[in-house]
Amino acid sequence: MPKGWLPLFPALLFWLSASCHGGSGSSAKVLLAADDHPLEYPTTQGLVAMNRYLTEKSGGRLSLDIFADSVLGEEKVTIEQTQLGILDINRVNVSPVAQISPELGVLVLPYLFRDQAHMRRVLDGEIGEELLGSLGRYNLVGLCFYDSGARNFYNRVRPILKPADLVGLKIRVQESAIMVGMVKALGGSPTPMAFGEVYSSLATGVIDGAENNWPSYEYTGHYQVAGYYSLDEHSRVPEIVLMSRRTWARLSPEERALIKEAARASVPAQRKLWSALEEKARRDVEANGARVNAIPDRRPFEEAMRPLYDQVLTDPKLRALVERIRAVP
Ligand code: GTR
Repeated sequence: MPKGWLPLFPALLFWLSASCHGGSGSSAKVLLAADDHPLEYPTTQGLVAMNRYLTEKSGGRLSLDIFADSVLGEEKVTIEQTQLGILDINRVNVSPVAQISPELGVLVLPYLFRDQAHMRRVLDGEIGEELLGSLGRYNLVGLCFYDSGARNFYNRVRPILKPADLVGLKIRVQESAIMVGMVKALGGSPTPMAFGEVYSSLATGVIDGAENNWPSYEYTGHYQVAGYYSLDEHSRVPEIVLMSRRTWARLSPEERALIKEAARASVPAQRKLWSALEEKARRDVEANGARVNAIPDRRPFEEAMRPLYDQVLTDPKLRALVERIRAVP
């Protein structure tokens, strides 16, 4: 099915007639929500948990209509739609959001977080709140962050043990300049591409590899066509739930508070599903023949990517943000 604007029209008609799209005149407000993963994936299930909370606490006056599986478009498109108020709620990865928000770009930097616990402490604390709040100037409201694990390189050609192993490989990256810079810094050839195009590009040899966490590697079937998965854990770019500032402006203070509360309440549910799936996905892809290799020494990766920090952190405020993140115990 083609993805992008076209399939949006039936949804738009439905949403206009059924819900008045959060308009002040309607008694029941149904907010249009998107995710690029299937309904059963932890991020989409996070939205499901959010909807359950909203529906229950509002007595059915406020709810989400969730469109999974990128039916409303790939992330780059849906982020624009959210800024415009065509989409109300959008769960995306932070990498493409970094294209519009330099502050969020900091979270994309390789080897920024020490581990998952560190990432959660940063995002659950005042830095996370500040970052969510910083999106207003881009016509977005940040509602909450979700887990996304560590991203690793995978490809069809050879195991990656050191940066030089990436030389000559065409690696798909998210549509994000920082991700492009990251692969370049390691010596690979970055190819930015929408998520939905990666499987066929791997299968036909248009690209040699990509990078992602365990669950995405499994759910997309990429392990079937790019069986070398190398545990370099170069980044932990979180997922984020965004809301359109235009929709937000049309809601009452009580409704806004309830949405914020529902988003927060969905985080533990998403994390629980995430942790369980991370382990299962690893077992499944290995059982299905993926060749996984550890990287005994990740320092050469970290060192090769250090110049990227200078390229991205041109503003002293961003530099200070990195220092604050690193200082979180
Ligand atoms: C996944 C993320 C998706 C998408 C994808 C990608 O980890 O959950 O939303 O950003 O990566 O690589 O495009």
